[in-house]
Amino acid sequence: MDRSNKPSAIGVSPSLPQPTISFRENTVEATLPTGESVIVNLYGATVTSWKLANGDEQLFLSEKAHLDGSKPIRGGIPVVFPVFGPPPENHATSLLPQHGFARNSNWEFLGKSSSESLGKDRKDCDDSVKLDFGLSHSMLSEEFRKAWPYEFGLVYSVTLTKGALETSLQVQNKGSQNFEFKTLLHTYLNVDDISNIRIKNLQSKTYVDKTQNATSHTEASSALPITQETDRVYQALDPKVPIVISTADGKDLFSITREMMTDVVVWNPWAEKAKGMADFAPDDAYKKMICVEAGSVSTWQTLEAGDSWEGGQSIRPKA
Ligand code: TA6
Repeated sequence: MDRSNKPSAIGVSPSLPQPTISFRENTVEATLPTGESVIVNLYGATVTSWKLANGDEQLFLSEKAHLDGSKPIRGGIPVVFPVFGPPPENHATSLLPQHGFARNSNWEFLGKSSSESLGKDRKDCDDSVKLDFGLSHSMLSEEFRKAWPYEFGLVYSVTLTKGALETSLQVQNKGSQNFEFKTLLHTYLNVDDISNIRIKNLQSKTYVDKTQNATSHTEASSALPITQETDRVYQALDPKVPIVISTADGKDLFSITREMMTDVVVWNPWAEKAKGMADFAPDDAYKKMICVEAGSVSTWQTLEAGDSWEGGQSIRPKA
């Protein structure tokens, strides 16, 4: 090849401040030059920390969360796949645990990529980093392989930017049989006081209330307060319309948009259920967390042999 005419590779200038990536035991940590950071535990590819440049932690993590791979992590963003909730009887997922195997399997770190920072819109530093994690059938425990014998591949991407945290899941059917799945990003958000938050853009939406025998209801509130155990699956939401968590006096705390994930679960265990969970601590921590969970859980997604599906969320913290 005549290399004299080969264009010089467009790379990231080494002089620009770059995101740093560090590995500690079973975790990957990324920090932007501006200070934002994220920690991902390879067990479940569970995001366990997301801090803003000022060090404020955005995610709730139980003080008794198991971080050693012995149990699904209580807090952060557990990945739910291929089933949401207790698996149904007489179904391909029947033998799997609640919320499936993704959150209690060891994933592998596939690598990182950072934003292009050169060219006419040169920025002062690399302002984003994407971490990719993988899980495939051969990596599962024998128990899970037997329980759900489909050739699949998952790639979970965690993208940290100055203004948001984005997590997305690509599901690949690498086998010769169709399979069906449900998936959800079980996000535990930190709040100062559960009694002072309101959840917006749910009004008039249909939801299944799991605290009322999974009966169907229509949301009447334009600013939903959380005053008791809450476990609702809101269905068929426009993923581009943000779910906004704000304070009672209207200050936005979080805004969550989605891709392909048209259901949103709102969960708070409240006092009694919190006390009943051995890995939920301290007992009154329900006052400082709310789960707002983007997912595709109301119906089964059927993935044909060779096909793939991708969905995800983008969480913007308070300005
Ligand atoms: O997403 C809400 C939910 O399905 C609740 O019903 C509750 O079970 C919660 O998940 C926690 O489930 P886990 O299996 O993590 O204890």
